[in-house]
Amino acid sequence: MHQPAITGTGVFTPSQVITNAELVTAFNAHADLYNIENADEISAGRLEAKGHSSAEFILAASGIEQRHVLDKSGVLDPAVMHPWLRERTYDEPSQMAEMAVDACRQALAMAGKTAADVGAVICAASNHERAYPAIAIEIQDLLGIQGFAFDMNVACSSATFGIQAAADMIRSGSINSALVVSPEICSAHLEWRDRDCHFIFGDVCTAILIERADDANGAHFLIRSTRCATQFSNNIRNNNGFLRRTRKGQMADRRDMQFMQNGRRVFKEVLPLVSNHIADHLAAENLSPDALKRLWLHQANKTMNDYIGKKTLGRDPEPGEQPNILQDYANTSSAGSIIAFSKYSNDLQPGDIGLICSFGAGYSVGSVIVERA
Ligand code: CO8
Repeated sequence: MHQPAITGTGVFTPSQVITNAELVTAFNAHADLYNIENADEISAGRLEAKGHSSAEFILAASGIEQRHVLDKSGVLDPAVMHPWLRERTYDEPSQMAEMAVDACRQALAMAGKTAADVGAVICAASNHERAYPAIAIEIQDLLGIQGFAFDMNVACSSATFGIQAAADMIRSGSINSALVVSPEICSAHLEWRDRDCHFIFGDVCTAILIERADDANGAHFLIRSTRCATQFSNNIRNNNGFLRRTRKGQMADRRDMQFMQNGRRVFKEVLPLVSNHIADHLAAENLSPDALKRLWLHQANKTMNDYIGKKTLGRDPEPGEQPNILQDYANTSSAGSIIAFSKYSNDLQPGDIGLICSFGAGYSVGSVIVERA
């Protein structure tokens, strides 16, 4: 059995930023327009008027201050309320592949490796912009990587599930190394016209290079152990897909074709699921919570992370022990915990242990225990 290690990480961050204030101004203008256009239906009681959003609510409920997006012009246009993403020709990289290539190159550079050193590409993300050919194979082609590539989707837990898949293949010897890349174009499937969720997501792409520890050129993290779990729930759901045209009325502009969630229930149900999952994972590895120098948690909600950090450690986390990036990026689905890991892991010392944990739709939870080599 070979020891897998994380030897490089990369984060592609879109240059465009939407602050809460900008978002709320656009949403409120949209709500006013909607209420005027539907005044008769609303006064007859057949439609509910849209209420205003508020930057104070967003910060208090989520901890989010801004988000990076691929296109803010469409999102902030009250008559559009979704990003405009240019259609690509077949000769151009697709949107996700373009983001992925940037993040992968950063991960390779950090590890001091080239495409020739990589045996597989796993594109692990919440939503893929097409059914086939796999985005991962396009990324593999653009980078000039041999071997194989495939797409996978476990929503917010895609990256940690991808790390487990890659680590297991490296342990068994079927590959020597893999890039696990998570291009998240959340802005394209978020419902920006719904104030309950319009503030939640942003766009980003993360990449992780996993190799045999023996092949590492520089500082790296040993992957000591991984654990994945799922439990079916409809509380986070998106009904869009290629069966849409086969069902009457589904080609209409329907709410269920974008991200939907019952946020309160998710909050209540996912917290014990994640806390127990982490406790069980640590126990199975004979690690006490005191052994953890750092927690890199999924970045959905600050209160959620405060709760999980406290439950895991049995005390309030010290500053820096459980770094959040959601104030700057919002929820970036599977990429969130990897951004936190990428930005806040370099200072750990040899022998220090940390835990990456993601959770979300499915429900799904994935945890990775790493040790600085
Ligand atoms: N401005 C002002 N008021 C608002 C707003 C707003 N924007 N939104 C809601 N309100 C109102 C509500 O109407 C409600 O009013 P009332 O009490 O009169 O009914 C009140 O404020 C309170 O609303 P909530 O109960 O909804 O507020 P919460 O305190 O529960 O906060 C959150 C809402 C932030 C959504 C919170 O519930 C939460 O974070 N839940 C967990 C969410 C989560 O972790 N989800 C995981 C999703 S990520 C995932 O799995 C990946 C999916 C794939 C990616 C998809 C990409 C698009």
